[in-house]
Amino acid sequence: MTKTDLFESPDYYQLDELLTDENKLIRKSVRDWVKKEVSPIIEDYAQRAEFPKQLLKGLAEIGAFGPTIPTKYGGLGLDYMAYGLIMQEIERGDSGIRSTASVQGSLVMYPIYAYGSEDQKIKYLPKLATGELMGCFGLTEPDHGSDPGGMTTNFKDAGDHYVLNGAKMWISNAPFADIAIVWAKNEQGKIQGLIVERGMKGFSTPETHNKWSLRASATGELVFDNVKVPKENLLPNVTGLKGPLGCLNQARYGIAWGAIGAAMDCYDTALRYAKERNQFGKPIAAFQLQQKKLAEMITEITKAQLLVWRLATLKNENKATPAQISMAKRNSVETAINIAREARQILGGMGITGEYPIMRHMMNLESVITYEGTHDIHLLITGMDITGEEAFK
Ligand code: TGC
Ligand code: FAD
Repeated sequence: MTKTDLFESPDYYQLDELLTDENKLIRKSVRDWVKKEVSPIIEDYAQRAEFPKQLLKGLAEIGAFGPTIPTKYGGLGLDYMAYGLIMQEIERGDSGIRSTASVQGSLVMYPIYAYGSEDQKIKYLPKLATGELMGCFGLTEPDHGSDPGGMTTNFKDAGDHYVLNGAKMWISNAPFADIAIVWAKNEQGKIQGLIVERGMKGFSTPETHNKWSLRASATGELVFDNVKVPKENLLPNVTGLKGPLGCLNQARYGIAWGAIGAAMDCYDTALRYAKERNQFGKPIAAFQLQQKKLAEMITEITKAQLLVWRLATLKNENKATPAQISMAKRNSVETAINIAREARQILGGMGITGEYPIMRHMMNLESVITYEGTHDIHLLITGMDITGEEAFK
């Protein structure tokens, strides 16, 4: 079934006045692309639990892969406001499609750009920017999710190459990725990043099935059985957990914006439905209980928009702290998931169908509230930041 996307963006506090013309132009081009290419097909792909691979070319063309990476390496050299707006518009379409863009830009291109050698940057970044190569990011393991520092995946020096063993799970894009950024412990027990390429003997990427969430995103495992990795594939410029966590700062920032996109779509859908649906002889929008839901939604969306706008300005000045990013990721996703649940109720029975995007957003957000650090972990990061006391361990 194809659908017409009627989305109108809520801007209750005239935040558009704070955006540059370039920011607005980029947002418009991504929004137009989402309306034309994503909205008409996404429900069917989500129902079939299939990733719409044909979108990769378009994602690259709208600049979704590494928008802040310098043009020298194939990126667009955009600022963080533009990056946030791109993520917002894509997730307005679907969190799974935003996931693919987040992983490619923040978790694959960023580590190569920030920690890679010049040869690695030249070899991989331009092809990743165009989608000719797709990547994934392997941090989480079956026994180490919130606690990635406990990972057991490891590599040993075997003379002219390394030998990699272990397994990663819950890896977005794994089933079709050409390369994987894999975080593993060296012989001294220190975490380092390796670029593992599809086709290396002993490397496999089994797909994870039966997800009720992010159904239009491909998730899988990464399995390493004595994989020979050339020495030039080690990311030379970072050692320790701060390597992968530094990438997560980028991706969590994108989610802080993206989740608001999902929230805006739920709000916009519910508002339109409430005005059109009549019960007891008048639109349900005229009942106080429905107005309360809608008024609270726009209030929470506006607060979240203000928070990420300010975060973007801090990020542009290189002043955003990881804890500030955690607060925004946590707040945006909680806002979005609550709005999805309320919006679903406004649509009554229709809310559970694929005729409307709300249930899909709601189910997607169950992953978004868990990945890139769970809701609880981000609260503990804020707690540690304000008290100076670590409550993780
Ligand atoms: P801790 O001892 O606190 O820190 C270890 C080292 O890392 C530094 N650090 C950071 N550096 C950069 N950015 C950050 N956000 C950082 N947080 C910490 C820290 O300063 C220290 O450096 P150094 O030089 O002293 O060694 O580490 P810990 O083991 O106590 O863990 C802390 C904790 C729990 C906050 C952290 O491990 C964590 O964030 N856990 C959550 C794990 C997570 O987010 N996993 C995400 C996997 S990837 C994913 O989900 C992709 S989904 C993609 C998609 O589809 O969109
Ligand atoms: P656990 O860490 O086992 O946590 C279980 C519960 O315990 C949570 O509620 C958590 O908040 C709580 N908890 C844990 N520790 C504490 C504590 N110290 N104090 C209080 N509560 C605590 N990972 C990647 O590396 N790459 C990817 O591309 C990727 N994509 C993903 C895609 C999807 C669809 C999903 C669902 C996950 C993905 N992940 C990915 C993994 C994701 O980052 C982890 O699921 C997440 O970090 C949580 O780890 P866990 O699932 O092992 O949960």
